Amino acid sequence: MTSTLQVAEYDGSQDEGSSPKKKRDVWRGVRPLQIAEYDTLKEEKSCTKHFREFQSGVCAPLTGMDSGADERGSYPRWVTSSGIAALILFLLCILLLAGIIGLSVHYNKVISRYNIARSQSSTYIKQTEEKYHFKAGYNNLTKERDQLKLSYNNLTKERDQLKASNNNLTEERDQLKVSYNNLIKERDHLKVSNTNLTEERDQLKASNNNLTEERDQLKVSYTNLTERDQLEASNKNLTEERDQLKISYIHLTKERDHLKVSYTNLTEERDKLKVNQNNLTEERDQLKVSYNNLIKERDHLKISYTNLTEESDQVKASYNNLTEERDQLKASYNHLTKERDQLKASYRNLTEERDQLNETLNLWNSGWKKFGSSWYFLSKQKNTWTASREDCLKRGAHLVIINSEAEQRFIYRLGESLSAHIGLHDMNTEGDWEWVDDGPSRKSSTPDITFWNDGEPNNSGGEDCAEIVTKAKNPLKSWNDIPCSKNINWVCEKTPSAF
Ligand SMILES: [Ca+2]
Ligand SMILES: [Ca+2]
Ligand SMILES: [Ca+2]
Repeated sequence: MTSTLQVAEYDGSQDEGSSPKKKRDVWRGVRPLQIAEYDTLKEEKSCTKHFREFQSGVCAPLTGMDSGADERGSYPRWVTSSGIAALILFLLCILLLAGIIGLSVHYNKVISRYNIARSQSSTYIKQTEEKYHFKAGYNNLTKERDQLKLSYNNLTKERDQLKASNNNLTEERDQLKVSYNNLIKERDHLKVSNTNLTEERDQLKASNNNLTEERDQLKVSYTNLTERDQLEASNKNLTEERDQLKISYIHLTKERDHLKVSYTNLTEERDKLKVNQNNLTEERDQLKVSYNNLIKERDHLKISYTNLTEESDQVKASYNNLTEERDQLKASYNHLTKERDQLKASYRNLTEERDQLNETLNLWNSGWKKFGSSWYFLSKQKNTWTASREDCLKRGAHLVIINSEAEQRFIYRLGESLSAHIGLHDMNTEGDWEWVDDGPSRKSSTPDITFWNDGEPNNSGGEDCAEIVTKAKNPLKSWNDIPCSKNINWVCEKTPSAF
């Protein structure tokens, strides 16, 4: 009862820091007035708004008030309202904190995606450098292979030339052998004819000696004859014989001279043959020497041919190895090219995603708000309709074009006491309202639906630009036409195609 009395005496207009004694004094001073007020209020049947009951001359607080009031007394109305306000403020703080945490989580995701994209791009750069390194090695190997091919072709040409000269020398050697054999045959034939002539000459010499002996015997027998006739006859006979002998002697002398000549000729021929034989011997020796040289050269050519064959095999093997390496390099090059293209594509996608995320983040940080597929910006400054339109264009957007009731309701809620330019005007033809041609279609369009306030547009004093206002308290009747020169806020809209 005491607390009820104290609460009833408190009128709420006192300082909370006052002492209880001072409060009681104050309450006692106003108590009669409070009772009088209560009586008056009871009579007007409105006491229940402030007091619960009147007992023993004091007012008790209402049961609908804060339950704590039963113990603490009846609190003034403004104290309860401030508590509720503090509670709402506290809840708003929690909401703001939750929003900040959500934003930071989102931002961390964006940063991690960006780091992944950066690490992938560095990997791509490393792989590109390795690819160039492989390419350089491949080019050097190709040059070495071409040089080896060139030297191989030169060696093959030299080998063919040596073979041709070897064949020519062999043919010359065979021709020389044939001519040498012919000369040997001619010499043997000449030797045989020389032997025959010598034998004939010796036979003629023997017959000449026999005739001389017979003549000497006849001369001795003639001397032995004494008779003249006989002697004369014998002398005639002898003379005849002598003449015959003379004739035969002349013949023999001629034959002898002839034989002498033939002997001299034969001697000359023999000497010539000897000379020829010496020459042939020398030629044979030379041929032997050249033959030995040819044998050596042939052996040398065989060795060089074997070496060339081995080198050719080695060159072929290295060529095959180079071909395999080239094919492997080609395959790895193709693989790297594919990987590079894939990395490029993923890098482009990531870059686009990053740009879009950055754009989204920037828009969000710059005060843009998203609705549907568009972003919207409510300016803090105020300006004319034309300057507002230019500002939106600078931001890569256009003055808002309202296409649906949902969009209208969203724009209506952008500001508490909104008064902002929208992209609607009738500058070209009075009363013929059209949306600005700054949107994606790049051409003016008549509104499909409108949200004019009652009595608007009225073109009062020449009004050619539209604003959205919250003054009318009806989101679907919030458009008004105003002079385009009026300085108010404005709303920009950024559509996806404007990104
Ligand atoms: Ca729109
Ligand atoms: Ca007008
Ligand atoms: Ca108007």
